Amino acid sequence: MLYEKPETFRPQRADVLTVTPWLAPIIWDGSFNRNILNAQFHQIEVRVGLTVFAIKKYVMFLQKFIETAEQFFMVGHKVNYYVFTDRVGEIPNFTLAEGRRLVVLEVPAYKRWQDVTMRRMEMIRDFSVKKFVGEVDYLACVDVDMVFLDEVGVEILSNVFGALHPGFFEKQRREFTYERRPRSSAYIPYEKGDFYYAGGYFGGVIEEVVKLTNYCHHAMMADKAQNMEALWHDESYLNKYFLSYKPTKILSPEYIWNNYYGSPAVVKTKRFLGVDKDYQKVRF
Ligand code: 48C
Repeated sequence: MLYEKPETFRPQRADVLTVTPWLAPIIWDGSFNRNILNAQFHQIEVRVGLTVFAIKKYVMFLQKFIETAEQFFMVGHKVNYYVFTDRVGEIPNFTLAEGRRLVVLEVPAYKRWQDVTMRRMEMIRDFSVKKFVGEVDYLACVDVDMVFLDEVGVEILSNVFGALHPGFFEKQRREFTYERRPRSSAYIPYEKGDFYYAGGYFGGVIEEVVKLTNYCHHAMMADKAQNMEALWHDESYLNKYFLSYKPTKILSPEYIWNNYYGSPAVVKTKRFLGVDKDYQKVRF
C-alpha cells in the first residue's frame, strides 16, 4: 500500500485539536488514513456490534438507519446490528451485505421517553455480558433517529470512545449543560469538565462498555432513589462518567451532527445526521 509520508512539521489539521491532554486522539476528517486502519483491522478480522433502540414509535426510523448503515458503517468488516425493540413484528426485513447480520432483541418499553432513553444503559450492560461478549470485539451504541451520510469506519474504534456534542464543541465548560445540582450522581461543578459528550454515541471494547453502562445505570438508580433525574438523562450520566474515566478516543461532531447547528466549515463532513422529526408524533 502506498501513501504520503507523515510529515513531522506538517500537522494534518491545524484548525482543530486532534489530541487531548490525556493523549486521546480526536477524530476529524483529514487526520487519519482509513486504508492503513482498514488493513490493521482486517488483519485481526475485527467484529463490530452496533446497538440501536427502536422502542414504540421509533421503529419508524429503522429502515433508513439500516439502509444507510449498509452504505457507510464499517463497510467490508463484520458487523452485527443489535436492534432492541418492543415491536418485533414491525422490524423490516433487510438484505445485508456479506459478513453482516441483524439481531432483534425484544425488550420492554418504558412509558416515559426519559426512561426509554435512560434504561438503554442497563439493557446494553445486560446484553453485553450475556451475549455480545462472545460475538463482537467492539460496540458502538447510538441513537436510531439518525442517518449515515458518509463513511463511519474503524477509525472510531478504541478501548472506550465518546463523541463531541454538535451543540457544545465551540463552547466553554461553564456553558455545558451538565447536571449542576450537587445532590445528583451526575453533578459536575462549573470549574470542571473537558468536553460535552453526546448521549447518542459511545462505545468501545465490551469490557469497557460494561463498566460505562453499569456506572451510568447505578448512578441513575441512586438519583431515582432520591427522586432525582439528571437534566439531560443518560447524556448527563455519560458526561459524569467521562469526567472520571476519560475516553481513549473522541469522535468529532462529524460523527453525530444535527442541522439545527447549521454547517460550520470546521465540520468538513456530516457522517451521521439527526433526522428532523416532529417530536409530537413520536414521543408518546
Ligand atoms: O427508541 C426510542 N423510543 C422512544 O420512545 C424514545 C427514545 N427512543 C430511543 O432513545 C431512540 O433510540 C432514540 O434515538 C433515543 C433517544 N434519543 C433521542 O430521542 C434523540 N436522538 C435525542
